[in-house]
Amino acid sequence: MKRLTVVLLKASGYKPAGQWGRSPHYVTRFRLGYMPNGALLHLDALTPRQINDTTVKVIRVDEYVQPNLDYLRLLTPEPGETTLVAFVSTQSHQFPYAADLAAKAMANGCLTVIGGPHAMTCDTSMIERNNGQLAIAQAEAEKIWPQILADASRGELRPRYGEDGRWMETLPRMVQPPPTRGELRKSVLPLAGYYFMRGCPKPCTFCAVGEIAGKRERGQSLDAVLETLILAKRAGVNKFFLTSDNFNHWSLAKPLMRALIDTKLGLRFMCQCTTALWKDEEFFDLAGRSGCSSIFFGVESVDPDVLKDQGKQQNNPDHYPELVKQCAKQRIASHFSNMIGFPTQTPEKIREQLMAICAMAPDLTSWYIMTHLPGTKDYQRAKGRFGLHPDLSMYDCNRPAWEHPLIPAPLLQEMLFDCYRGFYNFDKAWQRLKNRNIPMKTLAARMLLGSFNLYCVQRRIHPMSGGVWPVYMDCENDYREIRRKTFEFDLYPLPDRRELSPADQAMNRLVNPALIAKKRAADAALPT
Ligand code: B12
Repeated sequence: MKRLTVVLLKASGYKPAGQWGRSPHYVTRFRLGYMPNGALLHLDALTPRQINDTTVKVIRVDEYVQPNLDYLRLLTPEPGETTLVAFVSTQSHQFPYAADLAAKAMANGCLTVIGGPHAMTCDTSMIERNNGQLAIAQAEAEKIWPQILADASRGELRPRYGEDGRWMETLPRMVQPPPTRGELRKSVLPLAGYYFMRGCPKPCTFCAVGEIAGKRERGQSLDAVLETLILAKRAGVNKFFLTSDNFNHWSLAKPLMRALIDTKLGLRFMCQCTTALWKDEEFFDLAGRSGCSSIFFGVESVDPDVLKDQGKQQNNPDHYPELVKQCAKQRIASHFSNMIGFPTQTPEKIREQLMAICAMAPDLTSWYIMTHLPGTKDYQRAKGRFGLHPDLSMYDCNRPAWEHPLIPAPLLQEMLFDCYRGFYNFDKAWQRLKNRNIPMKTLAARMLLGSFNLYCVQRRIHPMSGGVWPVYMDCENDYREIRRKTFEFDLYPLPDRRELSPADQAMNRLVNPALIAKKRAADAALPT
């Protein structure tokens, strides 16, 4: 019997160590991360434990929460075994580091494959090698992972998988394994991530989701979702982050919440919804009764002109307060996600945005710097025009990665942290929460989360990419030599966007514009 070890690895990425002003870009690691990574469980669920005459062992590694470098031993195959290191869910800012680590693993004799948003949406030819050891996953895992595993079990990979198209028309049934208690304990928010549905028809120009998941909604069946949740509950998991975007637009969202109420599973969950939810009282009621603890809304801006410029005119800031009200009624925490540094914004406009959001008093907020995310059309247009930062590791929405016409980069950076300080300062947080009709335990948890946000920005770490107690061990300089030797450059060149294949374009067209227009008209006709 042959043996294949599959190391599913979520690579963290390079960041300057802010607090102590250390200049090298360290590999990001924390003793306690922000929340566990759901994509590792997703890929695990898709990995069979036997392929023909090969037994498969799966190891999940989230680099964010590795307190030492012991796990790097996994990047060397055991004698007589094949090791496939699969870089899971690699975002653009994580790509340089993931490729460096892949180079290291290859030098040790491993097979490697890099998948995730970056590989799916950007040109990766600068690192592609026809050496049988490095593969780029250009499509969603459901489509190409079986072939990659079969090739790995024979000891040789193709340079690319999924060139003919990113997406499958329908996804195979998948039941996700629960995270272990050990994995959950390593995070501030011990939530099991679960991505059961994908696709977004919205035209927002700054967002990469349409490029990654396509416009058409595709997802798991209700019984597969329930099976996953029940399995997790039996394993002692009580809280989920339903990571799929636009949960409220999923045709099975209400049936799922009704099933959760009927089965009395007693799970708590966090989800992401669009701001169109403001008028759907039934949804809030079901969410409140089925265990929803928090809803994340991409409000982005309070300025209708900015929203229009960014193709997000479906957001109407006049409706934001209603979202807070409806959530509060159900004792659900409302989370408003904001972006700052849009091209027409001045520092004054950003301060106004902070004040307006504080006045609406959602329970939680997050703040990002508007970034031309590689792989989006917005990025492709900006390339060569807006002084894009040459270092791909900067494209994490935490740091200015382009020359803003009106705000110098150091000021924009400071304003990002000021937004967190302004929103979460103790007095404001207390004023917001003291009148909410919530149990003491919930109130304390929300205050603590506020303190976590303040702790991170105090250390100049973005809370969403953050954690507690950073660990500084290796840095970019340690990988330069292997990078030069393997890929023959010093800095990863900024990539071009990868165009959609004809098959993917055809699938996007399956989203019926007439139906969307009809729904929009019906929504608009509702009384405000
Ligand atoms: C949930 C989420 C988070 C959570 C993650 C927590 C969790 N529990 O998992 C939190 C809130 C922490 C987060 C933070 C950030 N996020 Co985020 N996040 C998402 C979201 C909504 C879903 C990601 C997810 O769980 N996907 C599930 C996995 C299974 O899907 P996937 O990665 O798309 O992978 C598919 C394919 O790429 C492929 N694939 C992936 N890996 C592999 C590997 C192999 C071998 C193969 C064959 C295939 C394959 O198959 C998968 C489908 O089956 C996406 C939006 C989206 N819909 O993609 C944004 C998104 C990924 N985030 C984004 C960003 C920018 C960030 C932040 C940098 C923001 C910030 N400033 O803090 C941080 C980064 C921190 C970090 N730790 O990575 C961007 C990335 C853009 C880009 N081009 O890189 C996205 C796309 C959002 C956007 N609007 O554009 N995020």
